[in-house]
Amino acid sequence: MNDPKPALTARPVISSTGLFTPAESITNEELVESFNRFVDRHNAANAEQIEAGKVEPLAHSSVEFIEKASGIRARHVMAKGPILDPEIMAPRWDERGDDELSIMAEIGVAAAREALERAGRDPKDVDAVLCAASNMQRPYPAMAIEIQQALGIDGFGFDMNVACSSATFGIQTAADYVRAGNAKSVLVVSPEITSGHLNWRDRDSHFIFGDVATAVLVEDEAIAPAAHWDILGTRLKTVFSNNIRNNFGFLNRAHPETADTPDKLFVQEGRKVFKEVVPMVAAMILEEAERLGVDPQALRRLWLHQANAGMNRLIAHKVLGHEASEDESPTVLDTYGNTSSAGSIIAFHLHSEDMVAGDTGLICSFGAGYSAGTVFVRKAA
Ligand code: CO8
Repeated sequence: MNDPKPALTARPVISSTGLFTPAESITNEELVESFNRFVDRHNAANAEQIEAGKVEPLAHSSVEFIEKASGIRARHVMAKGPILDPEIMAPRWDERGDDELSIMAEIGVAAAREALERAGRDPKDVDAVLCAASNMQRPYPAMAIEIQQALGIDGFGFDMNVACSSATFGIQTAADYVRAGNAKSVLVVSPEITSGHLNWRDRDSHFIFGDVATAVLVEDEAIAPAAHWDILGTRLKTVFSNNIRNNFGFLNRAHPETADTPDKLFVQEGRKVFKEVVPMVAAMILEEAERLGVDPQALRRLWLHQANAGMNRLIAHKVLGHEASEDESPTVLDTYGNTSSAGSIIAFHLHSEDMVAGDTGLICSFGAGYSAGTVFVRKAA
């Protein structure tokens, strides 16, 4: 028989976070130079068909457009060379044996180790690992279980995918485990190798994403370090939309890199996403702030999902009631690009050290699904 569960009195908090940043980075200039070489080659190879009106010529990308439309200046990646090679335009690395740590687990473990160190937590005292990310590198065994084993954690783990909202959904799941007495210490790990599911040959989206891994340690306040973050409340929302979609899967036999199957990689209607998601997320934040009795205009900082600088400006304005400063709504998008579920966690990790006891802030994600998640937090000490 299982141990009887304690009463639902445990209070979940965020004890610490961790970040793994790939060493290599691609600037917009490097990206556009490579993309335009691909376009020139494609148009030269198809010159006759284009001349005959049978094939549409491809258009050049532009550094100015990318920066103005998105706010992105560079992105970190796990394999720069092959991505910039116009013959390949996809990440490549040597396939690893089943007895070696998977690449996705490797970067997840690196982020998790930092979170554990910052909390002074021994892995043997962690109960669960959630691997929460936009795409897993295989269906099973779960990436979370491999990360669990590599860290030496005795407990359980599983994978979850809610695209860009995976980390906030993971935080709420972890918090619920703590509240229910099913765990006292849960690692939410988000290894995002987005370069593998981005279509680097698509002018509309080739600039958007970058690779990274983050980790969040959610724990019972009773065992957490003094300098933790109280979780005031979490809220999740999903509304079905085809405006961000990826049809890749084991029921689809076509090879994802063939030019005639771009739907097996990331595709989106970027304008529609922008227009539909901004009001949905702003309303959700304001409703949740009211429910929690938090004055949104008094929020010390917003760590928003990092997809587009314009989206964040609009959402922050609606929440704070004025144009947000970089201090109030920090950006990591410029150097990391959109890192899917990891974006708001990177912003929190890099821009929270200066906050003092009593400061209240908001971690917020939004993306494919549509999916959105809010985590209101208050610095404890
Ligand atoms: N260079 C030059 N010009 C370009 C380029 C380019 N690279 N791309 C487009 N243009 C041109 C277009 O042709 C168009 O020209 P015209 O006006 O003559 O037709 C013009 O620029 C404007 O194009 P758009 O309307 O497409 O441009 P926008 O101003 O809307 O900006 C954005 C495009 C940046 C994509 C913007 O719409 C945006 O950021 N939208 C929100 C996107 C978003 O938040 N998406 C969330 C996705 S993330 C997520 O949920 C995770 C999914 C899982 C992870 C996947 C990992 C790969």
